[in-house]
Amino acid sequence: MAGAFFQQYSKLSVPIPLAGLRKWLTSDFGITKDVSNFTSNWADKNGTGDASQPTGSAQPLWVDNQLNGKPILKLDGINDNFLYSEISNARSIFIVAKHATGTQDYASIIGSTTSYDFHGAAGTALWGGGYASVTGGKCYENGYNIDPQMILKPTAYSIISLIPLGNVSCSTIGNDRNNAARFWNGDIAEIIIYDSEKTQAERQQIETYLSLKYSIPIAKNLVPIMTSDIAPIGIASASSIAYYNTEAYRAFNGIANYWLSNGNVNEWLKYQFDVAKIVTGYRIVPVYSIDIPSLPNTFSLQGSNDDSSWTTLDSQAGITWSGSSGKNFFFANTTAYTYYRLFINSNGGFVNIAIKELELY
Ligand SMILES: [Ca+2]
Ligand SMILES: [Ca+2]
Repeated sequence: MAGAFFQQYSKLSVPIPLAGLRKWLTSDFGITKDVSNFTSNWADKNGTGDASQPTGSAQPLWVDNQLNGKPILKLDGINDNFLYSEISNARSIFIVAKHATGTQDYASIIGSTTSYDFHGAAGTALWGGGYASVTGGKCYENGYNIDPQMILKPTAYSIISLIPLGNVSCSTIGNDRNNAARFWNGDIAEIIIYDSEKTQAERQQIETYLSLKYSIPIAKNLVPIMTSDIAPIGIASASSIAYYNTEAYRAFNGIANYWLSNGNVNEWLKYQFDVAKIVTGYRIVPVYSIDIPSLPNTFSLQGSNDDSSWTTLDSQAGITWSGSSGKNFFFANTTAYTYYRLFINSNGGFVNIAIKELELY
């Protein structure tokens, strides 16, 4: 009976979603090392396949008390790596890591003995030279949405969340198809891999677990994934909409459709929280599939508590866009507002303004 109790208690205390969990490697659990702390086996906390390295010279070094009192595994950038049974349908990947210098051509935090999916990038970029399955997906660094082709090799310990475009294959840590000079030079504290796409709420739950454990601050998009202008919570609205299927909430729904205004000057896109929140940043994701001149180039983020008197928190002018890359903007603010709106003075000249996503941090 005691065993049953502890099993149940253990499940209740798990801080991350278990559905679709394929690998959970954490540097404070299941380390098999020699007297010099070179690690031959990293046990999978999920029990679905350890990561190991039988060759002594290629074993990463376990170093205690490096990150909020937690240990890390240090990979030497020469030949250190771990191998595990291939996961061919990885869909959500969470990594706590840093790079020793921030610059190393094609280095891979995780990779595969055969697949190109995690092909690294030259120089400071992490996946910029990679393949569409990764670079076309979603990526978050310490909670901030950042395009996978824009993220850099982090030189501070960072929580990197990757949701590829589709299934990707991985079977290594710190190694890309055994290419010499592509072994990761840096530290890894934790790796969590799912074979299912995590929702925004699930992703934020996992990031929160990692943030608390390693004391790495994270940001959160404060707007939930909206399924209509009034669901699940809060209210999305806009100065105008061009068509029935370009409503305001489509800029808050996490997918590729968009809000399209009916005009191109002095238009706004608004989100009303259920309770006032302090916002200190926002992200605009443009629409690449329609004319670039539809994108805003002069705009402000404004807050209000009565939906009538607005305080300008940030102003931008002459912003240009390339491809589908979003942009993040930050500002100082200590006041909680219930209403936030993106007020767009002008766009690139097209008759409508299009915004795929607006996130508030
Ligand atoms: Ca080595
Ligand atoms: Ca959208």
